[in-house]
Amino acid sequence: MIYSQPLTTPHPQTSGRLCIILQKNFFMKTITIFLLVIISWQIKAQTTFTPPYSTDFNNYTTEAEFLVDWSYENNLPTDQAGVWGFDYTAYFGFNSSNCPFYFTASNADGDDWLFSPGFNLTQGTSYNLTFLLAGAFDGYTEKMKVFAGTADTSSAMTQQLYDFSAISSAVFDSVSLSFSVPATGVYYFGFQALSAAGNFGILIDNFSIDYGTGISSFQKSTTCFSNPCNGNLLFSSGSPKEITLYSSSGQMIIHTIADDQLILSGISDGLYFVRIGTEPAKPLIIQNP
Ligand SMILES: [Ca+2]
Ligand SMILES: [Ca+2]
Repeated sequence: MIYSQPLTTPHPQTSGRLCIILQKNFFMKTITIFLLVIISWQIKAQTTFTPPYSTDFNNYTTEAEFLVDWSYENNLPTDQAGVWGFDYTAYFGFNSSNCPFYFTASNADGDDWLFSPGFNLTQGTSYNLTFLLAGAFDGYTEKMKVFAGTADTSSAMTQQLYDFSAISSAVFDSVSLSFSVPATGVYYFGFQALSAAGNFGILIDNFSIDYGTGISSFQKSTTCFSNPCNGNLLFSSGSPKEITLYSSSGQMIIHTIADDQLILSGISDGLYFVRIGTEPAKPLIIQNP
């Protein structure tokens, strides 16, 4: 995804709604923020779904339609900027389609939430939350955490699924987070934008909840996902860790230090074992697309 607009006048190519937010006229800005707060706080998802569920967001042709199922908790009163929104102009999304996005403020750090609809999930079942993730512009360092919780409010988002500490590519990555829930019930997924002031934005598309493959065994101290892995081994380390990849016969193939991602392009399909830090080696299936 290439953006050609100069950054000195940030984000001029964004949707009409965002342009309204950027109006220099203070009165208009205040009214817009007020309306956004009303929308954010009063429209909550009503329908619950049962996996498998997927959406490419393209069926939502207005933000109001999107907000029937999804919701925001945009913390405008504290920082007066930085908001989740919905692009219904097929500009930001995967292959030029509709998608939710975060618009990072130029002068305030983010702490704003996007919530999924509710899903009926069963204790003891393995699920995968998958979605496409990109920065809105190459070269920025967006931050976002993903949570599960029993309500679509920030205070209910208690189960962290992943911490994206550096979203820096405008090319969509495929993310798959394996998880289970502590008790049977309705769960929502929260995307907490935490980008520092001066960044650009975050894009999310092709969201789905499905039953887990049962293969992943990385949910413990190091959260590792995309297993089967299709090119990038992603894991949540919190700090650089020593990564060793072994063939199924025990031959060392890769030995390196990585922060939260290891590029596995060029590795043939098959069963491997990966050791992250000092943890025991775990099975990893590589399945190139
Ligand atoms: Ca904000
Ligand atoms: Ca889309």
